[in-house]
Amino acid sequence: MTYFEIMNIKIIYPKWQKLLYETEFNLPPHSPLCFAAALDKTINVSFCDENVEQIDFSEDADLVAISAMLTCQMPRGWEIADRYRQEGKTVIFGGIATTLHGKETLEHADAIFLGEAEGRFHKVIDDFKQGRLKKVYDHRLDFPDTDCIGEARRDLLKKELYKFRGIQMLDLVHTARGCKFDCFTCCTPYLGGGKFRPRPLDKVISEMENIDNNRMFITDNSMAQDEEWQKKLFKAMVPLKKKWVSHPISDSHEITELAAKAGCWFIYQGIVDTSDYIRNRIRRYKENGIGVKGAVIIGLDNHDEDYIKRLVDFLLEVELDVAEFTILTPFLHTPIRAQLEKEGRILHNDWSKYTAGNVVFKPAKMTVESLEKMNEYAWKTFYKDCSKELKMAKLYMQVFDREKKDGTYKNVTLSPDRNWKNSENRKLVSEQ
Ligand code: B12
Ligand code: SF4
Repeated sequence: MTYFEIMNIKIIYPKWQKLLYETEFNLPPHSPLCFAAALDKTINVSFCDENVEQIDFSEDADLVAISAMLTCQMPRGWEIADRYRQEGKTVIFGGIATTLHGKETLEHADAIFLGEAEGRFHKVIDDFKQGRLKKVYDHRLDFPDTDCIGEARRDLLKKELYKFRGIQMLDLVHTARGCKFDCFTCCTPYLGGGKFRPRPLDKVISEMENIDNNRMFITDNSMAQDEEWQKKLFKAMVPLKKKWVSHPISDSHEITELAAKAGCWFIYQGIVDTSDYIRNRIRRYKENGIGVKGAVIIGLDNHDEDYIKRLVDFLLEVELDVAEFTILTPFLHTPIRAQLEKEGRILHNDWSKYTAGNVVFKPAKMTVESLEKMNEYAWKTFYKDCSKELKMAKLYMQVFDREKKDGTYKNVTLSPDRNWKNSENRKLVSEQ
């Protein structure tokens, strides 16, 4: 192996299968851009998100780095790697899904990197340059100080590819890592160490300021982990006038009001039941002018057909703004995986089907077919009177209104020539 000072890394984010009934949209990826930020400045980086563009296999690269976030990206990631390796290229894998699927990935990789990259990847580069790349770099329980997290390399994105009907998609950013909760569907505590790890506030605010987009998705697992932190963060965000969406914040009037002042536009709220807790949460958000997108999981052990019908009625009754129905999926390293494995209820490990849109386990109170049917029922019934596109457009209208009020409204290019499908949609466009 020759020793080369300047090297080229090509980062690839493999394509994955979107949910069947979901309107197809592509947010700009975040993990590969955070990985790129952890690389030495002397390294030339190119980036391909296969969800929005084709991979140019002929492009020269000293090292191909495959970044995989979702389990259902892995089989495609492996295919891509096999092809590069047949052509004699060196391939390394990293990202959340690699960390979950390390062992299988070894068959398709020259090296795998498990865990977070900041302050840890230069060793890999040194080894590679000296021709002694190791098969496994395991940094799972070796968490970098959050002070080392650099600004995501958004300069690597081809921004024009991330538009929906002419509107620029949100930019992703994170303010903390880790999660102290232990939800039964989730692998995050396994990945992030079961501890809330906020980034330094000044760095977060400066990164947000530098984002050339007024609308952001704060991808933190759950900001509801530390009330004092949320107060500080939201107060510091007010002057930025950004509009943002996130996973749940703390369920208190003070925090919700502060989040709204800081530009919170809608919350992505997990929902699995029809409890008063959920009803009140949705009400609290809405009273503060914050919309709610439900991440609704169906197929839990207490769900039968009747329960799912009542759940959909409930969501309509509480006027949930938008719903994304997913089927319970036993991803590796989650409590639900351990339970279903113990009970012998896992049907298969065809990871390409682990999209949260397929039934991959034996439901307790339904057949596989009836759960699939109820998934279709949930999507179609919730959106019967108002399409997903239109409900989403209404949420956007709210953000346009808020931006018009504080003078940050710009770059809205919703227009009748953008294939809006029906007259209802056109009416919304003409109201602009
Ligand atoms: C953003 C996000 C999304 C976005 C993705 C946008 C996009 N274009 O990529 C959207 C909203 C589309 C999404 C969808 C889904 N998501 Co999601 N998502 C996340 C989330 C919140 C953040 C990921 C992130 O940006 N992390 C921040 C970065 C900094 O961390 P990182 O990825 O670990 O990156 C570091 C290292 O991994 C490493 N690294 C990264 N790449 C590489 C590459 C190399 C070569 C190396 C060496 C290192 C390396 O360096 C980075 C810096 O240290 C995570 C949870 C979380 N907070 O991590 C869930 C998560 C990844 N999603 C999850 C799930 C379940 C889903 C869904 C399947 C279901 C759902 N609705 O939630 C859907 C997809 C449905 C479908 N079929 O379309 C699960 C993963 C389950 C799994 N095993 O597949 C997670 C972990 C959430 C959870 N609570 O369980 N998601
Ligand atoms: S679902 Fe969210 S809150 Fe629950 S453990 Fe996972 S990241 Fe934490």
